[in-house]
Formats: sequence, structure tokens, C-alpha cells
Amino acid sequence: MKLYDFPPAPNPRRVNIFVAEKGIEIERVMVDFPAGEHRSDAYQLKNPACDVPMLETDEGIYISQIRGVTRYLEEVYPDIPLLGRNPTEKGLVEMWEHMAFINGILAVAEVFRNTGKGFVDRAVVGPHNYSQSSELAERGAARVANFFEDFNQQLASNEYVAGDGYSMADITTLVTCDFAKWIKTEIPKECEHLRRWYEKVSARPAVVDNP
Ligand SMILES: N[C@@H](CCC(=O)N[C@@H](CS)C(=O)NCC(=O)O)C(=O)O
Repeated sequence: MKLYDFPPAPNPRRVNIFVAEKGIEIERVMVDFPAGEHRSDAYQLKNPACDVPMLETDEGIYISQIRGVTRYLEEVYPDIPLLGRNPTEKGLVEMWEHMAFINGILAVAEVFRNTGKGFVDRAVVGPHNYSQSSELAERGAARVANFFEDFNQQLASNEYVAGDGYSMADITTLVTCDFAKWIKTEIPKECEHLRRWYEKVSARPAVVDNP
């Protein structure tokens, strides 16, 4: 099995933390992201989404999209479950992880990619080019503020994002909070529950080892 990786980027970090939490070893293939290797013809043949991370199974099957990658790894390595331990938890983890991705990571990305000089015509990840929009950047900033408030609310009565067990929903939420620093945004002081949770999950060895 091989993981196509670019550790400095937020989405590969989600899988790197997931893998570290499970305590499994996977060979890495470093993708030359700055050189645009993920958009080369050779890479696109393996992954039509032209993004990282991507997993290559021992059978030579390519799986991209973090939902696909983590689902596969959870099935192959069920010890230390991170996608829920029973039907209810599985549903809740899926629900909150999806919300953290859509309302968190993608909201930060909306600001980052619509303002960054390196993303002119690359405002959306993938094989197609899209121009930047200052309106979308502005909307993204409002969405990030709402993400912090909404997840603070959830953590007011839950130890972890999807309930009482640490899961992939925590990983995506944590990576969102750190990715927000790239747009010079931090968890607001008044989001005390989210801050308390952030301090705790940031100290986990799997997170510390994958900064
Ligand atoms: N929806 C994707 C997100 C992956 C993603 O956005 N990865 C970024 C790196 S953080 C990427 O590959 N960007 C390619 C680009 O900027 O062209 C997933 O779930 O895997």
C-alpha cells in the first residue's frame, strides 16, 4: 500500500493524523506539489480529481478523496476505530466530519484560494481552472466565523465533536482550526468550548507528530 502525500498541505495532514492514530505504517510517495505534479497527465490517470492525498492499494487500485481513503483504511485496519464504533456513532461521525469539511475546511479554502496570489485561475481544487472572486473570499470569512460558533456550540455539551469518542470528525475540525491560521484567523476567545477541546486534541501524539 502507498500513500501519495504532501505533508505541509491541510488535507494530506488529515490522513496522516488518521494513520498515526491507528498506529499503522504506510509507505509514502511524495508528490511534487509545488511543481504541479498532481496535475500532470500521469497523476491524473491515477486520480481524476488531481488532488492529494491518494492511496494505492496492494492490488494497484487508486483511491482518492479522504472519505474514500479513510473508509478503506478503517475496513482494512478496524482496530482503533476512528469512523465510529456502532451504527449510531458511525452516522454521527459521518455527519460531523462532513460538516467540518464543508463548513470548515472548504470555508477557509474559499478565503485562501480566492485571495492567494498563487491561486489566480486556481480558486477551486481539481482539474478545471476557475478564476478568483473577492465576493467568495468575503463570504468565506463569514462562513469561517460561523463554523467556529457552531462547533463551539456542539462542544459545549460533547467531549468530542461527534460525541464521547475521538474520531475523524475531530481530526477534520482540528485541521480546519489550524488551516484558519493560514488566513490569519484564530478560534475566537469567546468560543471557550472549542478552545478547550482544541488544546486537548492538539496534544495527542498523532497530532504533535504531524504538525
Ligand atoms: N476533497 C478532497 C480534498 C483534497 C484537497 O483539496 N487537497 C488539496 C491539498 S490540501 C489539493 O490537492 N489541492 C490541489 C490543487 O491545489 O490544485 C479530499 O477529500 O481528498
